[in-house]
Amino acid sequence: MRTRVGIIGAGPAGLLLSHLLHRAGVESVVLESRDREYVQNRQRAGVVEHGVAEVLRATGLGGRMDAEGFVHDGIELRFDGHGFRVDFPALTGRNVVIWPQTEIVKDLIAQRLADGGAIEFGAKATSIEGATTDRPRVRFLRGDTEEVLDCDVVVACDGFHGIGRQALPEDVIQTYDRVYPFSWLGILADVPPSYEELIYANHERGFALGSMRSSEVSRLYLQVPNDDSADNWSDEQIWDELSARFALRDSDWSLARGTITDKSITPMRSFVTEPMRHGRLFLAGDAAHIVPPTGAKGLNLAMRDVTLLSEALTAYFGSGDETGLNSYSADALRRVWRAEHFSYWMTTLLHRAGDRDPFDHKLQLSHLHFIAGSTAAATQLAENYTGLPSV
Ligand code: RFL
Ligand code: PHB
Repeated sequence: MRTRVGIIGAGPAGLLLSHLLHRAGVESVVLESRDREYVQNRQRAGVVEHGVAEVLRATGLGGRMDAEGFVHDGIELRFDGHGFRVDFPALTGRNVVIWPQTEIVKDLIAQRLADGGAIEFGAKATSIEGATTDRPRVRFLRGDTEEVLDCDVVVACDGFHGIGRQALPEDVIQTYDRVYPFSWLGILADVPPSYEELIYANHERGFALGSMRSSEVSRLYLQVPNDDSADNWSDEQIWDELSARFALRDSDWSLARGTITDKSITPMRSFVTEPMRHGRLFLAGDAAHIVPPTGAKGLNLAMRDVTLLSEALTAYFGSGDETGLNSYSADALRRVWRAEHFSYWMTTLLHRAGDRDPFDHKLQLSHLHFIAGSTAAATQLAENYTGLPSV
């Protein structure tokens, strides 16, 4: 098989890249190790930044998002038994859309297939060869049979556990890593959310987050120790713990409970690879960087990487102009590091550290009160959360 851009991975990064390239007249093939059903139903992120929602709308993918997603003009920070709302449009003129990653992926796959795009499901990339030549190739397995995809450019959008990053030589690559001493227990529940906007709670017992997937389905998270397992938690214990962490003083608000349909644990990690390019091999999305989910940035970073890269590839295949390809890594990394800092900051502001040092908790509460009392402090949170347009 031969194509211009060989894309490894049919997550949001690989699929959006293939869609954007198609719209610019550049041919690509996507290799995906899993089947379509699995890829479309993997439960992950839920918040789409203002600028990423605009990209989806501008490229014909905003229809279902605008009809079925929820525009959110703020989030609530809950601490010390009180709630404080961060008003995004008042502070930044922007908002976010609650629209699950599963739905974005479904729409992207349907659109690529309707446009005659090549997504090879059940095709597991095993090696990338010739990254520094002008004919890189990807070897992949379909069942037990090895096949080869010859390309002009390879883009690894194969997530944190993919093979793309490993194809960068050790003397070229530098990685930066932070592992946190806690994880998230996430649930999906058949119950209408008892809040209109997301709630991020800092509580003595640990962090909790109230999110949603639709008007009928709630998505909630609890901070738990790293060695915890979803099996350790009965449904009743989960609801009791969420209720305790979201409790408000002087209010009769309460958390509605429903049937829990999914429980899973997500570890928390920050990770960056530099550079995001080696010759004709480019990295995008989780293949290059990971953030803890507290700032809701993972999906957005992945989609912004490929928006930038698609422009660079379009210029290159259109006129041979390599300027964008040459600046891709540095330009993407500037935005990545901003999101890394924001995600780390939101995480440390809201979680209880492993040693439960009361001094740290007092500092967190002081900072949360500062955000509630200072427009400047609230604005910096809102700017980062809705997505800085200029970074
Ligand atoms: P993805 O979505 O991981 O997609 C990579 C794709 O590559 C395929 N693949 C291969 N295909 C062929 N050959 C190989 N050798 C391959 N190796 C891997 C995989 O099957 C997969 O389909 O990466 P992408 O596109 O960069 O998108 C990134 C986002 O998915 C990710 O940043 C977010 O979902 C992160 N994330 C969350 N972000 C948030 O903002 N909020 C969240 O609540 C949130 N929850 C999560 C998450 C990530 C999770 N992971 C990765 C474990 C929850 C989880 C469980
Ligand atoms: C989610 O809905 O899964 C979600 C929302 C906000 C976050 C993380 C996850 O910060």
